[in-house]
Amino acid sequence: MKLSVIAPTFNERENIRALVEQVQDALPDMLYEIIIADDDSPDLTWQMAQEISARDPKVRVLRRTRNHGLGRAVMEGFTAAAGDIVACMDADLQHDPSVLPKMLEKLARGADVVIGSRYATGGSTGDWNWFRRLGSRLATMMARILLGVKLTDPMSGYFMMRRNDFLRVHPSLKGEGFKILLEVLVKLRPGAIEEVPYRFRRRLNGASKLSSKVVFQYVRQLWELAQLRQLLPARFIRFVLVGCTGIVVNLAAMALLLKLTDWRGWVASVVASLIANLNNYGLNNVWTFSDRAHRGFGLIKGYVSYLLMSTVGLGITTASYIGLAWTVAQFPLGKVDWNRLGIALFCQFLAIALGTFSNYILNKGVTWPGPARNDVHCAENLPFLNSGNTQTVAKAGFDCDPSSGQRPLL
Ligand SMILES: Nc1nc2c(ncn2[C@@H]2O[C@H](COP(=O)(O)OP(=O)(O)O)[C@@H](O)[C@H]2O)c(=O)[nH]1
Ligand SMILES: [Mg+2]
Repeated sequence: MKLSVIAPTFNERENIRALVEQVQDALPDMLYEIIIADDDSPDLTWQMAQEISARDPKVRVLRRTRNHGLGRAVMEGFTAAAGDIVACMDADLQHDPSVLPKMLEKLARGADVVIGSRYATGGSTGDWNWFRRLGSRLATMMARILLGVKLTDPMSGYFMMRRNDFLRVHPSLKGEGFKILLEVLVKLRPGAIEEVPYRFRRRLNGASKLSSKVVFQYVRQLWELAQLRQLLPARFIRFVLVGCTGIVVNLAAMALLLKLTDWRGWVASVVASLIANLNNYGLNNVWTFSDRAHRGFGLIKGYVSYLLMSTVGLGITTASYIGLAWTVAQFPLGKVDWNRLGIALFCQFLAIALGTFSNYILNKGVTWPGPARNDVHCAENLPFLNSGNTQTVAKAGFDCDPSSGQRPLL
């Protein structure tokens, strides 16, 4: 069994010698290699790595001149690896190599993915300032909620897995941003994940490459992965967001019409609603249902359908309101005068929610029917792992929405 440790680097010239030494110390009796996946660093990290490699055959260098990025560097490293086990580790010595044997042991005992965790009992983020700690906590929380990840440190850049598993999931990976692990977890759906605590160390040389761009990439990645898991009905959220723009358009149109014409209020209101409706149809066509968008003459047919379905949705909202208000009125509270407005608004709010959802379902089924053509990354199409270490399942992993029709992730 051979281990390949992949260290992505960008301007880490001063760190890689120590990295190689520390990995060597951590794995004295192991068959291993270290792959420095460098993005053609201006500080010539790759050159330094080549010098080390010339003396130490265990060190290999990938000088990447294209397709830059941390995630993609890791993917290239995993692909080029000669080991049957691959590990990803930062080159700046913040990931403690001394836990590598423990990670290997867990993998040997049946785990599919082993993650170095700063937040598991016994781990720590070291001397991070409060701002970085807060940011990391927030990002972790977002991943846990949006992706249903039960791990303590799903944001970790320190992890290990079998290369074959990586190769299976590789075609579906994008590798954008820093968080390749998250993507691997969501797309591979490993049967058993284990965490090994470690203390995140202080960066001694060089500078962090964490930037606002990386944060933005992370949020986008979360959004995309959440859609894959189908926990977040992303299409529905888009539909609701479009509806919100409709409110703005409606109000603006109403204001303009009242200012520019001498139309009566209700006429302006109807026209403003139709303009908003057209706005919503257009946006839903190009965004919410972009994979099923109407084109050419189909646009007109689609709009008629949208108008009709929206009218049905309006009917459902009104009927829901009447039903809810009647039900509430049966209780003594409904008869209390001072609370009437609050109750009416509450009922209307629920009615709007029901109406919007019906509107969505109707339009999805009638105006934009058919399977999504773009769901190529759909998890169902991906290979699964399911080695089934049930103890681990309880400890770490994902929640699964049974209604999503997907297999439990762990
Ligand atoms: N190949 C490659 N490595 C990168 C890139 N950005 C960061 N890294 C490496 O990824 C590891 C983690 O990056 P770092 O800047 O320390 O992130 P931080 O620990 O979150 O502050 C380090 O080894 C970096 O050199 C990149 O664009 N390409
Ligand atoms: Mg770092």
